[in-house]
Amino acid sequence: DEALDRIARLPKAELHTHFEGAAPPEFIRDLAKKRSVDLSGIFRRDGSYDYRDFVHFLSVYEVATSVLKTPEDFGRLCTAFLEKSAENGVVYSETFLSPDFCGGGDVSAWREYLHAIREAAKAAERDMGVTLRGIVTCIRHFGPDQAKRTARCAAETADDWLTGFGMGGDENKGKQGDFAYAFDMAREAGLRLTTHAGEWRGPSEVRDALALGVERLGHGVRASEDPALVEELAERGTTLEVCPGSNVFLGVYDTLSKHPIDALRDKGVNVTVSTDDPPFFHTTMRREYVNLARTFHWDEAVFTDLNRTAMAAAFCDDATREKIL
Ligand code: ES4
Ligand code: ZN
Repeated sequence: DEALDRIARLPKAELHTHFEGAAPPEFIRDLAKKRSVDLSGIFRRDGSYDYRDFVHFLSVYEVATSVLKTPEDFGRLCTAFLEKSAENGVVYSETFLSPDFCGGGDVSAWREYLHAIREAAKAAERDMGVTLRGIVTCIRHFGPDQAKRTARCAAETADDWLTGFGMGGDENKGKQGDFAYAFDMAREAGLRLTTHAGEWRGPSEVRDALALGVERLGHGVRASEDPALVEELAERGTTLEVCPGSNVFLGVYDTLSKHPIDALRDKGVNVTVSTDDPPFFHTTMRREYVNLARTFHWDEAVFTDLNRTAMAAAFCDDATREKIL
């Protein structure tokens, strides 16, 4: 199908990936072997990551990430990640970086990891035409005190590349408001804000996230259960970082046809499309586009619009924005 092929080959902007979650299983396996760490428990016989549900996914994620040790490891991961992104036509990408996994929240260690990641990103931009920006993320189930340390790392390294602060992790642990101090510190350092909300919990969680003062939401899809909230999101111009393949793989929705992305878009909410943790959820940006086109009969103009929405909400400066799409 020629129309579908054109959609698959479009240049794409992606706002929501977790850096370590973009590590191909081969990459983690090779590193584990080199370091003599036995990671056989987190892989299936076919070589893919093995986990039962979201909470188990988070623990497998942390085990996989534990073999990433040095700044050089993170630099090599950046290259591997952006190679896959470029293969999928991604021209602009924002990724969640975790100081928790890069020096445990120590600012000077974090600087070294960040430097290695940025050098690899610079080379990838030159060689593969994909532009990366970083969003520091705190991890909700590590608690508010650790989040403060993470926000301090973010505040100390905020610039035209490290442009955002966010929160991931287990949405069923604690409350958004518990992290207000960390988000305030990041905002005062000039960082743009996003948080995961409305994936595992419903509309009240999304309202709590808006009260933190974020301009984007990771997922946010379960806002669709409350029409007044959907209207508020459309009015505020809040952008949703929607990850349809992730939601279906993890069982938030049974099938893509039951996913609210099309309905949210119809109601005027700014929706964008991302992969979240591509190898963990067996997805790529190309697959996301093809699946959405097939399921919702979206034509090329819809995807062009999606990409414009993503670049309008991107946490980069205007000069970068205008160069991309
Ligand atoms: C996440 Cl902390 C974290 N890492 C990877 N993927 C995630 N999804 C939600 N939180
Ligand atoms: Zn996510």
